Amino acid sequence: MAPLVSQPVESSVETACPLDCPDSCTLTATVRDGRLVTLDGGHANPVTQGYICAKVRRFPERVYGDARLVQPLLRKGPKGSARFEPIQWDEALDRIAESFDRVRREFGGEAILPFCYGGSNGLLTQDTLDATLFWRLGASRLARTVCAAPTGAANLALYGKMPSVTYQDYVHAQLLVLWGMNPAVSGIHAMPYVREAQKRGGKLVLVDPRATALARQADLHLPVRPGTDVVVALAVHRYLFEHGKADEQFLAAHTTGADRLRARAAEWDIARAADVAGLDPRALEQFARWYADLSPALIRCGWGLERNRNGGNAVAAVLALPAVGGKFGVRGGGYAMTNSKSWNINRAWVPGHEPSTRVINMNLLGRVLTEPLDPPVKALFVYNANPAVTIPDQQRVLKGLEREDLFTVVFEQVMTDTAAYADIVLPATTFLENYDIARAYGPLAIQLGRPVIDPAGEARSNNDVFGALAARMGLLNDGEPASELDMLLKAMDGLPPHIGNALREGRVVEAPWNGAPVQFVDVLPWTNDQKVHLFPEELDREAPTGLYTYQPDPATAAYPLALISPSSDRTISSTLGELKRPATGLDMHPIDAAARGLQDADQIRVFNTLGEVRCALRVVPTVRPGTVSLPKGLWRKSTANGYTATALAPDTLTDVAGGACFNDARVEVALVSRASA
Ligand SMILES: Nc1nc2c(c(=O)[nH]1)N[C@H]1C(S)=C(S)[C@@H](COP(=O)(O)OP(=O)(O)OC[C@H]3O[C@@H](n4cnc5c(=O)[nH]c(N)nc54)[C@H](O)[C@@H]3O)O[C@H]1N2
Ligand SMILES: Nc1nc2c(c(=O)[nH]1)N[C@H]1C(S)=C(S)[C@@H](COP(=O)(O)OP(=O)(O)OC[C@H]3O[C@@H](n4cnc5c(=O)[nH]c(N)nc54)[C@H](O)[C@@H]3O)O[C@H]1N2
Ligand SMILES: [Mo]
Repeated sequence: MAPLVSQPVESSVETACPLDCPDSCTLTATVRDGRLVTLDGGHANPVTQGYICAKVRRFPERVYGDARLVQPLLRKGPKGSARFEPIQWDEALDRIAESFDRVRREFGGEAILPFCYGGSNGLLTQDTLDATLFWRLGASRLARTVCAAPTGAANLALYGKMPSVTYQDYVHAQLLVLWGMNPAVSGIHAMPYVREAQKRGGKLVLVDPRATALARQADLHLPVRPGTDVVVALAVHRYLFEHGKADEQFLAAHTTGADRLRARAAEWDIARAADVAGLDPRALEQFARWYADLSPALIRCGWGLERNRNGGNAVAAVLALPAVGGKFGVRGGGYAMTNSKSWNINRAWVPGHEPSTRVINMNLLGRVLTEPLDPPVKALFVYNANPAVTIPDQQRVLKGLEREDLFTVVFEQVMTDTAAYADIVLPATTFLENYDIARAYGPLAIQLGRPVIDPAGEARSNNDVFGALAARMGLLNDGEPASELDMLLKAMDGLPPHIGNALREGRVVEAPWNGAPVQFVDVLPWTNDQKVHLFPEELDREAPTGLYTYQPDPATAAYPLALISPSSDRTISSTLGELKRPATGLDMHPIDAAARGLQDADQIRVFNTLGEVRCALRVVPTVRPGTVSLPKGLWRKSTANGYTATALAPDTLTDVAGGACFNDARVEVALVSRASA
């Protein structure tokens, strides 16, 4: 006879983290009686090594938290008030289909704007049935430029985005340069390899306006003024050329454009570059000498240097260094960036064709929603993104979202600051409740993510919802995938066989090379002639003052401080921002605080012509004087006045590729109140 009282059933299930982070960890979920209890690291992806970051470990708090969306909602209050009432899925989908039809009839398909970025970053939750739906609606297309646009454009132009040196090979570097990159926070599984490189005698150099914990442990820290990396890199180029350290043989055999790069670099001697970048010239010269003399030398280029008016030029100049210095061809030498394109995955398995409808730069969302446009945007469908807090010029974005004549759908896991502005909110599954194909972009690994628990309430996966909407609107043909499971099978069939098979068998897919690729041994540039294009004409034409040039600091007497907003260990962009966190604030150097009569823990306002953020001040020696820092991804509730760093970020665009200039925010800071002693 069966026991009268059943024992709780506990199991461990392996899955993968698809969130927008280079590591893409293997996860072990412990599930008891159908409920997720803990989440920890697994071993299938070798770099995860059984541990994960503290923030994703807290993911069960999101799954079961108060902010979690569990049913479709219809707006009842003014936009932004977050007053809703529950409705049925059928009604929600009908309303969306009707509104899309109406907008299309009156204004054309381009009046519909899908707005999506890296929420769940897997291969399945994005650019699948969502693409089919919006392509066939003839909707506006979105240029996904909020992140990685300049780095991507530079990498494409110089190297055709050839595969990067992966984490495991960092250990071989005798010189490891982390440029605008803070892996201790933004990709923690790189850290053991960074440490091992140091242990083996490799020198570590950090280029970062902040003295991060890692920078303080480096052999050399270059605390550059934000936005000046291009001149630092050009000074190193000049040093290499002038001291006979440029690898002329490599340049002749494997590159084009070296002479033109050399000519532009000639303007930047160490002293001048150090002056502009706010560096000690001796430190810069030390760096140039190490880069000239040490090998294997590896530059890990992050995203911190791209988020300003000189971002594309900076990344191009940095990526050109290993070619000029002759650093390729050895394990642990060359450059490391995102490996997201290294698998060369095409998406022929996604039904439909991309139309040639207009392209809207996501960084201009505020303007697009508030300024005359033909046709205007009348329907906005937000998913995998939280633009109310992540897109530049927050006030303008919010003003746009407030428009009564804008039909807004937000498809979300939790009640975000953006969802608060929706006409209809749709509840989304998390990666613990749906399938995904997680692709690491630091190491080279692809793994299947699978549901470990049932969806919370009525939450549905992206593909189930976009499939249902497309079917409802008569946009799917017989036999085409219409759900997540259909799409998963189609993807596994459509991916290269070694990937599809491994996913079916639950294995992690290794790199398509024999181990990690050595640049210029296992892989050559993926450019048309397999050469490094050191002076790509397209970048020179696009950049307002030309390639390898410097546009001056936008600071003014009224707004002299550079505000940066780097990633924090609490959120991934704004994901998980609903969870409780220790009070945060604006970091400022003691010299800047003293100059303004400010003290630690003061309530301050940080402001410019675009807006104002009120929060606490933290006087710390770890940001360079003249620079202040607020975490990226804060939710509106995390500051005293409901605005975040994006309220101070201009919606100007980077020199190439239309990227976001978050770190071109120039601000002033003043006292609001002081806690009595
Ligand atoms: N914990 C955590 N991990 C994340 C994320 C997160 O939000 N939280 N976000 C994920 C995403 S979307 C991304 S794109 C990556 C980003 O990963 P990283 O590239 O590491 O990103 P950031 O934090 O933007 O910037 C890195 C460093 O650049 C510095 N910096 C700022 N301005 C400049 C500059 O002008 N020049 C130079 N040289 N340095 C500068 C900052 O002080 C910061 O320490 O991380 C991913 N991983
Ligand atoms: N101030 C400042 N702001 C920045 C930056 C900066 O440097 N400074 N950098 C930025 C960077 S690097 C990036 S990448 C952008 C990112 O900006 P966003 O793309 O807006 O990313 P997130 O803030 O992570 O928001 C993703 C949302 O998608 C939801 N989501 C996750 N999975 C799913 C799913 O499967 N289905 C659906 N429907 N929804 C899902 C999550 O709950 C989350 O709310 O932010 C940028 N914002
Ligand atoms: Mo990003």
